[in-house]
Amino acid sequence: MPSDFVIRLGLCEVQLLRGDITKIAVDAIVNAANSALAGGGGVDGAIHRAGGPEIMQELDSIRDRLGGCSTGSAVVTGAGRLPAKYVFHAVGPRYRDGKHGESEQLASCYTTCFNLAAERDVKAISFPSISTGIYGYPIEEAADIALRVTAEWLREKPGPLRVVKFVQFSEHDHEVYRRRAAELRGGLAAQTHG
Ligand code: AR6
Repeated sequence: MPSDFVIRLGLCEVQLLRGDITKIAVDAIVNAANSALAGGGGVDGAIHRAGGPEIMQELDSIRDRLGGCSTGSAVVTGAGRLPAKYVFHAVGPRYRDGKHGESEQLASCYTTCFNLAAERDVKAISFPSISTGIYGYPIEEAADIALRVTAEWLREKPGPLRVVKFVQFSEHDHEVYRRRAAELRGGLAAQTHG
Protein backbone atom coordinates (compact mmCIF):
# COMPACT_ATOMS: atom_id res chain seq x y z
CA MET A 1 0.00 0.00 0.00
CA PRO A 2 1.55 3.33 -0.99
CA SER A 3 2.03 5.80 1.76
CA ASP A 4 0.63 9.04 0.47
CA PHE A 5 1.71 11.38 3.21
CA VAL A 6 4.97 11.15 5.08
CA ILE A 7 6.54 13.31 7.78
CA ARG A 8 10.11 12.63 8.80
CA LEU A 9 10.73 13.24 12.48
CA GLY A 10 14.32 12.51 13.42
CA LEU A 11 15.05 8.88 12.53
CA CYS A 12 11.38 8.03 12.27
CA GLU A 13 8.92 8.20 9.40
CA VAL A 14 5.29 9.05 10.19
CA GLN A 15 2.97 7.82 7.44
CA LEU A 16 -0.70 8.58 6.85
CA LEU A 17 -2.47 5.79 4.98
CA ARG A 18 -6.02 5.05 3.98
CA GLY A 19 -7.05 1.42 4.27
CA ASP A 20 -7.65 -1.61 6.46
CA ILE A 21 -5.19 -1.78 9.36
CA THR A 22 -5.41 -5.59 9.47
CA LYS A 23 -3.75 -5.82 6.05
CA ILE A 24 -0.66 -3.73 6.81
CA ALA A 25 2.47 -5.48 8.10
CA VAL A 26 4.13 -3.91 11.17
CA ASP A 27 5.55 -5.16 14.49
CA ALA A 28 2.62 -3.90 16.57
CA ILE A 29 -0.95 -3.09 15.52
CA VAL A 30 -2.95 -0.89 17.89
CA ASN A 31 -6.59 -1.80 18.44
CA ALA A 32 -9.38 0.54 19.60
CA ALA A 33 -10.76 -1.69 22.35
CA ASN A 34 -13.16 -1.29 25.28
CA SER A 35 -12.37 -1.51 28.98
CA ALA A 36 -14.00 -4.93 29.30
CA LEU A 37 -11.63 -6.19 26.55
CA ALA A 38 -14.75 -7.89 25.24
CA GLY A 39 -14.35 -7.31 21.52
CA GLY A 40 -16.86 -5.28 19.56
CA GLY A 41 -17.48 -3.63 16.22
CA GLY A 42 -15.37 -1.24 14.18
CA VAL A 43 -11.65 -1.87 14.03
CA ASP A 44 -11.85 -4.15 17.09
CA GLY A 45 -14.20 -6.49 15.21
CA ALA A 46 -11.97 -6.40 12.12
CA ILE A 47 -8.85 -7.23 14.17
CA HIS A 48 -10.48 -10.23 15.86
CA ARG A 49 -11.95 -11.51 12.58
CA ALA A 50 -8.64 -11.26 10.76
CA GLY A 51 -6.44 -12.33 13.69
CA GLY A 52 -8.47 -15.36 14.74
CA PRO A 53 -9.61 -16.65 18.15
CA GLU A 54 -6.17 -16.72 19.84
CA ILE A 55 -6.32 -13.00 20.47
CA MET A 56 -9.58 -13.23 22.42
CA GLN A 57 -8.27 -16.23 24.35
CA GLU A 58 -5.35 -14.10 25.53
CA LEU A 59 -7.67 -11.23 26.38
CA ASP A 60 -9.85 -13.64 28.40
CA SER A 61 -6.89 -14.53 30.57
CA ILE A 62 -5.84 -10.88 30.94
CA ARG A 63 -9.42 -10.05 31.99
CA ASP A 64 -9.37 -12.90 34.53
CA ARG A 65 -6.14 -11.54 35.98
CA LEU A 66 -6.67 -7.77 35.79
CA GLY A 67 -10.44 -7.36 35.42
CA GLY A 68 -10.06 -5.37 32.19
CA CYS A 69 -8.20 -2.26 31.09
CA SER A 70 -8.78 1.31 32.21
CA THR A 71 -9.54 4.12 29.78
CA GLY A 72 -6.34 5.69 28.46
CA SER A 73 -4.36 2.51 28.96
CA ALA A 74 -3.64 -0.60 26.87
CA VAL A 75 -2.86 -4.30 27.16
CA VAL A 76 -0.73 -6.50 24.90
CA THR A 77 -1.51 -9.79 23.15
CA GLY A 78 0.02 -11.72 20.31
CA ALA A 79 -1.33 -11.00 16.86
CA GLY A 80 -2.68 -14.42 15.78
CA ARG A 81 -2.91 -14.48 11.98
CA LEU A 82 -2.37 -10.73 11.60
CA PRO A 83 0.83 -9.55 9.87
CA ALA A 84 2.37 -8.38 13.18
CA LYS A 85 3.94 -9.70 16.40
CA TYR A 86 1.70 -7.87 18.84
CA VAL A 87 -1.65 -6.21 19.20
CA PHE A 88 -1.81 -3.33 21.68
CA HIS A 89 -5.44 -3.06 22.80
CA ALA A 90 -5.85 0.60 23.73
CA VAL A 91 -9.02 1.84 25.41
CA GLY A 92 -9.96 5.30 24.20
CA PRO A 93 -12.46 7.57 25.92
CA ARG A 94 -16.11 7.83 24.97
CA TYR A 95 -16.51 11.44 23.89
CA ARG A 96 -19.05 13.41 25.95
CA ASP A 97 -18.37 17.14 25.62
CA GLY A 98 -14.59 17.40 25.77
CA LYS A 99 -14.73 18.56 29.40
CA HIS A 100 -14.40 15.20 31.06
CA GLY A 101 -10.71 14.54 30.56
CA GLU A 102 -11.22 13.03 27.11
CA SER A 103 -8.18 14.69 25.53
CA GLU A 104 -5.84 13.53 28.32
CA GLN A 105 -7.26 10.01 28.11
CA LEU A 106 -6.87 9.89 24.34
CA ALA A 107 -3.30 11.25 24.55
CA SER A 108 -2.57 8.63 27.18
CA CYS A 109 -3.62 5.83 24.77
CA TYR A 110 -0.92 6.93 22.34
CA THR A 111 1.73 7.44 25.03
CA THR A 112 0.98 4.05 26.57
CA CYS A 113 1.34 2.37 23.18
CA PHE A 114 4.66 4.10 22.53
CA ASN A 115 5.86 2.92 25.95
CA LEU A 116 4.76 -0.64 25.20
CA ALA A 117 6.52 -0.41 21.83
CA ALA A 118 9.78 0.75 23.41
CA GLU A 119 9.69 -2.12 25.93
CA ARG A 120 9.36 -4.63 23.07
CA ASP A 121 11.85 -3.25 20.58
CA VAL A 122 9.03 -2.44 18.16
CA LYS A 123 10.34 -0.71 15.03
CA ALA A 124 7.04 -0.25 13.18
CA ILE A 125 3.64 0.43 14.75
CA SER A 126 0.24 1.18 13.24
CA PHE A 127 -2.60 3.13 14.84
CA PRO A 128 -6.26 3.38 13.86
CA SER A 129 -8.04 6.60 14.71
CA ILE A 130 -8.82 5.67 18.32
CA SER A 131 -12.21 6.79 19.74
CA THR A 132 -13.41 8.50 16.55
CA GLY A 133 -15.87 5.78 15.49
CA ILE A 134 -18.34 4.30 17.95
CA TYR A 135 -16.91 6.45 20.78
CA GLY A 136 -17.70 9.67 18.90
CA TYR A 137 -14.52 11.71 19.37
CA PRO A 138 -14.38 14.59 16.83
CA ILE A 139 -11.89 13.53 14.18
CA GLU A 140 -10.08 16.90 13.82
CA GLU A 141 -9.23 17.08 17.53
CA ALA A 142 -8.37 13.40 17.73
CA ALA A 143 -6.00 13.67 14.75
CA ASP A 144 -4.28 16.66 16.37
CA ILE A 145 -3.77 14.74 19.60
CA ALA A 146 -2.43 11.67 17.80
CA LEU A 147 0.05 13.71 15.76
CA ARG A 148 1.20 15.94 18.62
CA VAL A 149 1.75 13.08 21.07
CA THR A 150 3.71 11.25 18.39
CA ALA A 151 5.95 14.24 17.67
CA GLU A 152 6.54 14.77 21.38
CA TRP A 153 7.39 11.14 21.92
CA LEU A 154 9.76 10.99 18.98
CA ARG A 155 11.49 14.14 20.17
CA GLU A 156 11.98 12.89 23.72
CA LYS A 157 12.57 9.14 23.45
CA PRO A 158 12.39 7.70 19.94
CA GLY A 159 14.26 4.51 20.88
CA PRO A 160 14.17 1.82 18.19
CA LEU A 161 10.95 3.07 16.58
CA ARG A 162 11.41 3.88 12.87
CA VAL A 163 7.92 3.83 11.36
CA VAL A 164 4.59 5.07 12.72
CA LYS A 165 1.61 4.40 10.47
CA PHE A 166 -1.69 6.18 11.05
CA VAL A 167 -4.33 4.23 9.16
CA GLN A 168 -7.63 5.90 8.32
CA PHE A 169 -10.51 3.74 7.18
CA SER A 170 -12.50 6.42 5.37
CA GLU A 171 -11.44 8.92 2.75
CA HIS A 172 -12.93 11.70 4.87
CA ASP A 173 -10.83 10.78 7.92
CA HIS A 174 -7.76 10.45 5.71
CA GLU A 175 -8.31 13.95 4.37
CA VAL A 176 -8.66 15.31 7.89
CA TYR A 177 -5.42 13.64 9.02
CA ARG A 178 -3.59 14.91 5.97
CA ARG A 179 -4.87 18.43 6.49
CA ARG A 180 -4.01 18.46 10.19
CA ALA A 181 -0.57 16.99 9.48
CA ALA A 182 0.08 19.56 6.76
CA GLU A 183 -0.90 22.35 9.13
CA LEU A 184 1.21 20.90 11.90
CA ARG A 185 4.11 19.73 9.74
CA GLY A 186 6.33 22.79 10.13
CA GLY A 187 5.69 22.94 13.86
CA LEU A 188 6.12 19.21 14.36
CA ALA A 189 9.41 19.11 12.47
CA ALA A 190 10.68 22.19 14.31
CA GLN A 191 9.68 20.61 17.64
CA THR A 192 11.51 17.44 16.81
CA HIS A 193 14.68 18.85 15.36
CA GLY A 194 14.79 22.11 17.26
N1 AR6 B 1 -8.85 -0.47 9.70
C1 AR6 B 1 -8.59 0.80 10.11
N2 AR6 B 1 -9.51 1.58 10.72
C2 AR6 B 1 -10.75 1.04 10.90
C3 AR6 B 1 -11.09 -0.26 10.51
C4 AR6 B 1 -10.07 -1.03 9.88
N3 AR6 B 1 -10.29 -2.29 9.46
N4 AR6 B 1 -12.40 -0.49 10.83
C5 AR6 B 1 -12.86 0.65 11.39
N5 AR6 B 1 -11.87 1.57 11.44
P1 AR6 B 1 -14.08 2.29 16.24
P2 AR6 B 1 -13.77 3.60 18.87
C6 AR6 B 1 -11.90 2.95 11.96
O1 AR6 B 1 -15.54 2.46 16.29
O2 AR6 B 1 -14.46 4.81 18.38
C7 AR6 B 1 -15.63 -1.20 19.43
O3 AR6 B 1 -16.86 -1.85 19.54
C8 AR6 B 1 -13.22 3.64 12.10
O4 AR6 B 1 -13.65 4.14 10.84
O5 AR6 B 1 -13.52 1.02 15.76
O6 AR6 B 1 -12.51 3.75 19.66
C9 AR6 B 1 -14.74 -1.44 20.62
O7 AR6 B 1 -14.90 -2.74 21.15
C10 AR6 B 1 -12.84 4.78 13.05
O8 AR6 B 1 -12.26 5.85 12.33
O9 AR6 B 1 -13.40 2.55 17.70
C11 AR6 B 1 -15.21 -0.40 21.58
O10 AR6 B 1 -16.37 -0.83 22.28
C12 AR6 B 1 -11.75 4.17 13.91
O11 AR6 B 1 -11.38 2.93 13.28
C13 AR6 B 1 -15.58 0.76 20.69
O12 AR6 B 1 -15.86 0.19 19.42
C14 AR6 B 1 -12.17 3.87 15.34
O13 AR6 B 1 -13.53 3.50 15.35
C15 AR6 B 1 -14.41 1.70 20.50
O14 AR6 B 1 -14.83 2.80 19.74
